[in-house]
Amino acid sequence: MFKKITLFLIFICYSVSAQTSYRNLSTENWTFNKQNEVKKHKATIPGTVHTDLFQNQLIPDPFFGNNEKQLQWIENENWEYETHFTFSKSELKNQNIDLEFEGLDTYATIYLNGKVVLEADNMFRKWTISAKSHLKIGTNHLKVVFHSAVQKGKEEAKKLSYTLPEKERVFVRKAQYQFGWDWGPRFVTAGIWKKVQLKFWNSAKIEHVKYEQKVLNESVANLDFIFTIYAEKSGKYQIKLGQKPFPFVLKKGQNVVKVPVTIQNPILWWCNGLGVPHQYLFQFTLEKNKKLIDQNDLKIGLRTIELIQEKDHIGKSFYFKLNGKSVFMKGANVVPPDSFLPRVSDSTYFSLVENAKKANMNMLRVWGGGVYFDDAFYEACDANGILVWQDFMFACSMYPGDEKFVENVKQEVIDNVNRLQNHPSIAIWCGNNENDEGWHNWGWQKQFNYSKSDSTQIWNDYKKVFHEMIPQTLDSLLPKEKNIYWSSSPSIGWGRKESLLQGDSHYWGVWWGKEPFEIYEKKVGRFMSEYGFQGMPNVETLKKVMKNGDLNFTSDAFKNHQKHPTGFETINEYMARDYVIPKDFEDYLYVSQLLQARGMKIAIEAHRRAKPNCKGTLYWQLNDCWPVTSWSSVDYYGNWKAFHYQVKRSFENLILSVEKHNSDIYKFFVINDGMQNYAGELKAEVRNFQGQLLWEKKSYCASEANSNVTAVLLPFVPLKEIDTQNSYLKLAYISDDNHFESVFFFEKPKDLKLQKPNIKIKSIDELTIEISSDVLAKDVFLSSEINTFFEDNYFDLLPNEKRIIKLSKAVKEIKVKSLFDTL
Ligand code: BMA
Repeated sequence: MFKKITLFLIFICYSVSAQTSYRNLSTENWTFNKQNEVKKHKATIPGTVHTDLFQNQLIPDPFFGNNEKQLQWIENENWEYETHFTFSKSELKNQNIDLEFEGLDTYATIYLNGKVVLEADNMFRKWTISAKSHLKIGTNHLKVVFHSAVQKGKEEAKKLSYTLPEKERVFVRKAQYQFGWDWGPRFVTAGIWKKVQLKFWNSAKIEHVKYEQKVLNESVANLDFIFTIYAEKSGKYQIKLGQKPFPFVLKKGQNVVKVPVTIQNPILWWCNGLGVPHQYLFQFTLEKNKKLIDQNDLKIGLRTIELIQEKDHIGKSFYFKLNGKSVFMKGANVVPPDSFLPRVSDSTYFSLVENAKKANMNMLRVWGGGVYFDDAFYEACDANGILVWQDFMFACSMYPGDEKFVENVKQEVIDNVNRLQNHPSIAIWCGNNENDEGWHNWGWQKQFNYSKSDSTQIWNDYKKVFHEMIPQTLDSLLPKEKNIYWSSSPSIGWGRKESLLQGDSHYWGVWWGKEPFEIYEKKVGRFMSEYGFQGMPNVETLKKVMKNGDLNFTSDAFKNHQKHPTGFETINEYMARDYVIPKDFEDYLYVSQLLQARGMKIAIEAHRRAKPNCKGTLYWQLNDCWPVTSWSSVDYYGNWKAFHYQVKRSFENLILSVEKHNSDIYKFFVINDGMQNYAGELKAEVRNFQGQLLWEKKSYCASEANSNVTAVLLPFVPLKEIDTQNSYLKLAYISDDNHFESVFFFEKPKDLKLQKPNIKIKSIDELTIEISSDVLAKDVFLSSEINTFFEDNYFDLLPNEKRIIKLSKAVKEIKVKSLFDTL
């Protein structure tokens, strides 16, 4: 949602075209070859060497079967990319011509007409060269030589007298997950991974714009837009916002210019679930002698964000206030959506964020082992009211701290913070993922046999980057109101009790620690920024990357699509605790998803019940970078697992949750994160799986908007008199036109006496079905041959209940499965 502020923004038509212009070089004819090999092949820019090799049929599909293993040689080679492009006389007339690489992965030597014009060494930076003196009219030759990042990393590692964890990966400023992760394959890519272009500019260019929010209240917003402008020629210039001119004099070189703007009765930007993410569009032009020189469009959202850390009866709070209101953050961690990043289109990012929004999230954490995402991701977050926890790109290790490395990271921080800081979605900047936790808890000192002075050196290097350089750089770039920095996520490792008393927590006692799901009810921290459990993808997803004959537990192909060393054993161990383990492969995939959804429901609801002591829950992980068994709730192809449907339910603004208080007394919680007040009847009833009413209780309940949790004690559920294996507790809250429901089982799924349900599906219209069952149908899973999206899925269908479900595409046939079918 955005609105042009027409008061200022009447677009002006110029008789001359904008003097800054671009020529995309990505669309030229590019070739690539292995260094020292004569044969050249067609290349796609932006791209990677792996995808280019695949497109030329020189290697098989990297994701298919076990192919990953035989493709490891690629990372050790050097690769050359080149193009010849013609350049015209009129192009050369421009005063300035920059050659801009939006992204080079990673160690690249750039030759322009035979001359080295750049040596790049950081995938996260933008590289710009002043190119005019190297260009000529006619044919030009641009060549980029990529040196193996793995070899470079190894050379760097040798320079140290001690070994850093994760070997070569920490020395290269390159997406860390490419070196293999516990959900990702190892594909250490190389290539021109973002756009390459020529920028023509005259007199001056806008380098970047940021803004400070001086005043923001109900009646007025006072903003200062701060332009960094590089001028070739000193003189009189003006910035125009619509018709309004702001004249100033520029000196030759870099200039900083302020443009104050006032907005009356400002409309605030709100996150999903709390309001509308309103945005304002500003269109600025830079002029000299009434001629357009450059322009810049900026979409912003007016909001304040604060991280509140105050001493309290537990320890120290950790929560966010948006526009002065304390917000419970609900969301997930995001990883790069592909192993081969140039394949990630804007629409991939849009649907990623859409999936978050549909599941009622208001925050995503961009995890530090991946990349700073493309603008499209942040634009989608801005437009959908999703706040962003932005890590810097470091994860699960210790990093070097020499001058060259630190300076390289500093430039990376500057590039990315300047690119991203105007997005209203960005809430917090975070130094790294689990480096601090790893250093203090993972035993590296012993494993790598560090001497006292090694340890001091490594920790000092850590402090230099994450406690000094990054926050100092942020101070120089960000206005105060946007400068929230947290040096490492989590602040304290999950093995220590303090981790639940302050800061953010990654709780991995479940999964890594093999503790039961129920422990989530006890291990609730102040802000849960990671916790998770694996679930397998659907068979249709697996079929895309393995032969039918490999769809079994023992095939190498299936095993290769699980990257956690004991992943399958862990799933099986937890499954045996709660479910009857199915023998059939497809049934197993389905039950693994139910298991994941069950565990995560327990976690999320425990976190939400603990409000206000806990004020955030971001599970691990929203998405995947390839088709794999992982912690994701949405698979690589965008299919929702059972978990994502559960997330949607558990993240509703108002939920009803149940906790056993003691023996036969249950606690019934109304959790309201929304902006609406409710008051009405709370009804609890126990029915058997055939639908017969066994017990009921009613009471009155009021739940205030964005309030703390309302808990009601259900005095007595006569458990001794009912067959708990054949009954469920249904909770309903009815307030005016609103109806909220939740179903609770007294026993684990494996102990339920399920009967064969007779499930009926009636077509209401092409895209709507009605589904019902005579007896309880547990975990109903709907699927179809064509890939249709069911608005609801993996739900418990209560006896004689009718559910209406929308489909995204019309289907001929719908397949139905429920837990009974796996027994
Ligand atoms: C988290 C992440 C990742 C990892 C995940 C699952 O802590 O930060 O490093 O993939 O655990 O093990």
